Amino acid sequence: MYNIIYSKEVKYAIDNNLPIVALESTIISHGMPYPTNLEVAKKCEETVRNNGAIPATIAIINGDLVVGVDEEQLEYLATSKDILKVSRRDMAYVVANKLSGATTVAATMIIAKLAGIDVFATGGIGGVHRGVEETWDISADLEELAITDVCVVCAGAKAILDLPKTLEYLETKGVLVVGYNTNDLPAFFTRNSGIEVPIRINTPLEIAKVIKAKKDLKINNGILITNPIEEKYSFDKVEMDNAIQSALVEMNNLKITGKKVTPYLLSKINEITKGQSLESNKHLVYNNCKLAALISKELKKL
Ligand code: PSU
Ligand code: MN
Repeated sequence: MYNIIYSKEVKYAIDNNLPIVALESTIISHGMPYPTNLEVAKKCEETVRNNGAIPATIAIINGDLVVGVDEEQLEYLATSKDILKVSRRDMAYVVANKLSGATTVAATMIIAKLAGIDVFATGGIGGVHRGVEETWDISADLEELAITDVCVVCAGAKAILDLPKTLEYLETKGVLVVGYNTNDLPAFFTRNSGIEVPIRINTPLEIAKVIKAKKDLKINNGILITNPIEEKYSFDKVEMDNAIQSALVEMNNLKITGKKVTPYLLSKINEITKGQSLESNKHLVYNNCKLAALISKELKKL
């Protein structure tokens, strides 16, 4: 059997029915460089607290499902060079062998669900990659949204992905994609993608009502809230498209595939934009933590 280990704070929140926001750890171990990753992980937790909810950063440590990592574990996730990137596929192996790993959106959703946490904040989800016809690269995050009942708050899907195909995939799987205060699907580093979002909702309360209705209807898949990056941190679309294009060319030359694709592209884009993309990445995650906290608070009141 597996163990779930809760932090004191999360245990208290569960016992007292307080709002909780799950946070993932792949973004810490594989999505950002040290020491920015540690700073961001801490500030994400702080942002959730400042907005009235309890943060639960999720990871697998020595085979235990940790819901609310402690200071030492966070440091380990941020600094260890060989930490595993754990998605649904890898979970059973990592637990059975008492290994440690950073959880992706998919694996974090699974653990959040086991822990009874309904709302989860991240930066961006994985999706259908450009060139999917050749590579068949479709993130397990999409399949997880299809089957696991957790609300994921993100800044849309990065333009390193094929956004129209990502939306089509989610539509097929019956996953509601909501634009928070926007008609246009946010594209992570940029506010707009030029693609219409299926549903627009303008307040955390209205989002909470939809989550509640979905539960009542026993529609047991996830829901994706896309929250546009704030204007002041948003990239120029052309500049970002160029950076992505160069990063993709380089990646193909290096023949990088599989789970290394997303971390490689993120760090390459950061290099090309001279650190600007990392700066944007930080702020869009905080923005999502805030919205997730507000949604989880409204959900508790319903
Ligand atoms: N997007 C980011 N930063 C990240 C990720 C996505 O901007 O760190 C991570 C998330 O954990 C996501 C994972 O679940 O990458 C997707 O990886 P893949 O495409 O290999 O499924
Ligand atoms: Mn992939």
